Amino acid sequence: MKTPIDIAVTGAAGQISYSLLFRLASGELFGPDQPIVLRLLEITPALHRLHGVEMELNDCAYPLVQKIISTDDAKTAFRDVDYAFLVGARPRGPGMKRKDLLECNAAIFSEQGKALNEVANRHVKVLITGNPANTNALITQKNAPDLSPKCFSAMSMLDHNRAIFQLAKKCGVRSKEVKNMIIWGNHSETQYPDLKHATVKGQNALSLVQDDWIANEFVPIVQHRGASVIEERGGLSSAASAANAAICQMRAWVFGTEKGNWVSMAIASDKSYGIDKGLFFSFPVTVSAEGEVSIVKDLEIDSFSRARIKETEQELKEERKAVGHLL
Ligand code: NAX
Repeated sequence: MKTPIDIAVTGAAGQISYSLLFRLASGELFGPDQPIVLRLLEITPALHRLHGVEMELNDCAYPLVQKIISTDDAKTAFRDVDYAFLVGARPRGPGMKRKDLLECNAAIFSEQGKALNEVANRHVKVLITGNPANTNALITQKNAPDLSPKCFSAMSMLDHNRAIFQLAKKCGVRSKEVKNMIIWGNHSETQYPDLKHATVKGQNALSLVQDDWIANEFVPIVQHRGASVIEERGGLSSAASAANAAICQMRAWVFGTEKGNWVSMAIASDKSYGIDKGLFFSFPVTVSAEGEVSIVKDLEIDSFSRARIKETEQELKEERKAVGHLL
């Protein structure tokens, strides 16, 4: 039997975690021979709900789950963790401005960054899902100066999967036939889903779809997909698909990307494509079998794409400015 790994999940009583935790516990991500310890973090008023989730996890009698630790203390949750899914965040309340949301989530993620810095495994992989995910990732990373910036990424995989599905549907193929999709930028409505380098069954996607479909349907559908799901689900936001994306992104990060394909991941910019250094920006990346992430370089960017990439970069710069005091 392998040595157990410690996995932290924050916002563990929330709706995304309700899907994520059971998939982690079943061994779907780390394999059927990898025991795990689950370290679940919630705010104090949600500990009751978290206890209910823990009861259900126990009632599954998962063979791989060695221990479940439920807590409202970040340092207890993050102690020696190998992997952390930062899902918990304050939702946008009625009348709340984007700036207010940024502020209160910034406070949560700066505290969690400090706790990770103090007690997590030095090689921890921290995946930030809670919104605004990219700027929360920046805050977490800046508050964990003893950890490498490479320990952090924000989730773009849901957008990436949404874009793959739209192109596959349009071309009448299965999703697995679509490769090399890109999401650039922020996980917000300024994100730029880019199919200009994608292939469908090995053929360049651009030869299969019209420019006006890209500009007037594909891009806006992917950008606004989160809002469309909320509308159709009567106010509930994407949950199972977000949990699935968290698993996909962590899987790619830990075990590597498949040959001839890349994924989109928001990581600290190294100035690739002229993006301001340090911003957590979604790029096309490949990952080696050892978990080393590399931005795909030197892709040709036309003026249509360049304008959209600049727009989403600008939004991220403004978000960074709004939380400057916490960086
Ligand atoms: P829920 O409101 O169902 O759950 C969030 C949970 O986080 C709650 O149980 C709450 O008590 C907990 N929480 C709040 N503050 C906390 C703190 N300081 N420490 C620990 N736990 C805390 O939201 P859910 O639908 O699960 O979504 C979670 C986050 O994911 C939201 O910020 C949401 O906007 C974001 N999303 C991000 C996506 C992405 O692609 N990056 C897509 C899906 C989702 O919208």
